[in-house]
Amino acid sequence: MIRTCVLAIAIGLASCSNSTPESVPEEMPLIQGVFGQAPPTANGITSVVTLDAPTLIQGSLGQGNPTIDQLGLEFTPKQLLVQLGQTVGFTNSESIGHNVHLSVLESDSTVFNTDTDTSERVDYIFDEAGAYNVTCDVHPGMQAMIYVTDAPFGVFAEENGNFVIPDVPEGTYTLSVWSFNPDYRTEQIVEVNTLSTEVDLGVQ
Ligand SMILES: [Cu+2]
Repeated sequence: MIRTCVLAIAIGLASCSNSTPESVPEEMPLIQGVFGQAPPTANGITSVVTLDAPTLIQGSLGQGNPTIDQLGLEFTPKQLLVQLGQTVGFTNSESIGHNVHLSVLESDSTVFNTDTDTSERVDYIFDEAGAYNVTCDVHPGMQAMIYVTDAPFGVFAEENGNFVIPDVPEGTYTLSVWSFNPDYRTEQIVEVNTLSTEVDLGVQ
């Protein structure tokens, strides 16, 4: 009785290994969108990649009324991409008095500086493109960055510079890279005609 069982298992294994297909090389996962490598984060400031179209199209940017909240002694989100003309709300969701100090990142010139008490909301319309620094004068560790662009598509790169801009319709675009270091800012024409378009920015 025991012998029959062992035999049955052995046959089972044999037929199983016979039907195992030959190993196929693992395919690279397809990246959906426009992707590449931008300059890595410099001075704690992430690079930004934007895609502008020659005609007015609705992209992923410019939708809704984004907010930056103050909670747990942090700004949330810490990075926000905004389209030119968009309104950003600044809120404070905790019972600690904060302040929002918005300044132009490169010149350090103050745009506004206002207290944000609990449940208060400050709205600001961004009518100039560029990078902005958001700090709280009460709590020096609190910091966020806002990048304002005319373009319909854009993303913050990862710390190492990798970026993916998803869901870009076919067409010709101007791809711009903004880095904290002006030497690394570039612009190039990109043809998007497949689901996956790699852009070589010459970054090692
Ligand atoms: Cu604060």
